[in-house]
Amino acid sequence: MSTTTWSGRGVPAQHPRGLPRLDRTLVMGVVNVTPDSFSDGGRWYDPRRAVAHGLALVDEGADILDVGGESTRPGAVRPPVDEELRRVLPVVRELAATGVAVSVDTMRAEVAARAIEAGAALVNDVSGGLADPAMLPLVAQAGTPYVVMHWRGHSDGMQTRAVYGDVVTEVADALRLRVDAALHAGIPPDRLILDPGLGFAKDADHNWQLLARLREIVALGRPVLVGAARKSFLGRLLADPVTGRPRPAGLRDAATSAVSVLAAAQGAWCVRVHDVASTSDAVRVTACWGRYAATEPAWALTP
Ligand code: PMM
Repeated sequence: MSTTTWSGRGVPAQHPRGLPRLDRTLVMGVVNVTPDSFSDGGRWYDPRRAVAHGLALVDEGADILDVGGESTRPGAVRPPVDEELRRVLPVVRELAATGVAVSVDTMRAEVAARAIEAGAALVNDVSGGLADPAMLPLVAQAGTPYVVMHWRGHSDGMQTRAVYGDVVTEVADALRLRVDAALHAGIPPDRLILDPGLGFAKDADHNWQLLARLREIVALGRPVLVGAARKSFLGRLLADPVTGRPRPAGLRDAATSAVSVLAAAQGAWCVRVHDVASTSDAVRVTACWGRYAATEPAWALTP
């Protein structure tokens, strides 16, 4: 077997401290404890079903489970904090007790704090600390890894903010500023994870540009998480040729695994998905391919 490899090659460029470290891109399985998420709307709203679903995702190969109690679909109404706590805490507690790394997907410091007490090992904040001023100090004090996602405002008006010159440069610059804020708040640099925030104040063209130039986000020097799974830009790409209707969310998993391969090949640390089985295979194939590859494939080259 050749030992000559191309950079990226399906192995994360960076790893955050405090989470499993593997020689391939990690797989984060989504457990949405919500009545209204676009991708799996209400299927795991009951806490017992959510826990069973999380355990099934671990069996399929999930390295991390991301438990969320607030839908971020465009136009979604925020649940009160008590309701968010009621949704996520029992699920985080039970899943963390099994030993799996659990992430809490929340923009609220209070929810993050209580989820950490319940065993969460990672805070996934789609607002990158912008929605709640108490979030960065809380994470600094708790010492958990922290996902900083690119965000331009809550779901009710976010698509009106999808206006960019060069989306990749602007997202990279905005993430740099959020990293500075996180460091300033006292979060250690090796606990930070970046996410370009596909679909959050971005149209399909913005998402494709961010994916095709993911290397520029990886080049910021932090582990990168990519959340493309079942999102509407995939539905639009795969629209019915006769009716023009977007492919339904539940039929976007093959496209999602294709994105997982390409993101892994560009050095993504982790991919966040609903269908863990297909992406779990995909990231293993990508890492193995990279170990054998003597030259960088054309599709992995930096533009
Ligand atoms: N997308 C959603 C929710 N949480 N978190 C991160 N870090 N990145 C994402 O892209 C992301 C997220 C919305 O998707 P869902 O409704 O399928 O969970």
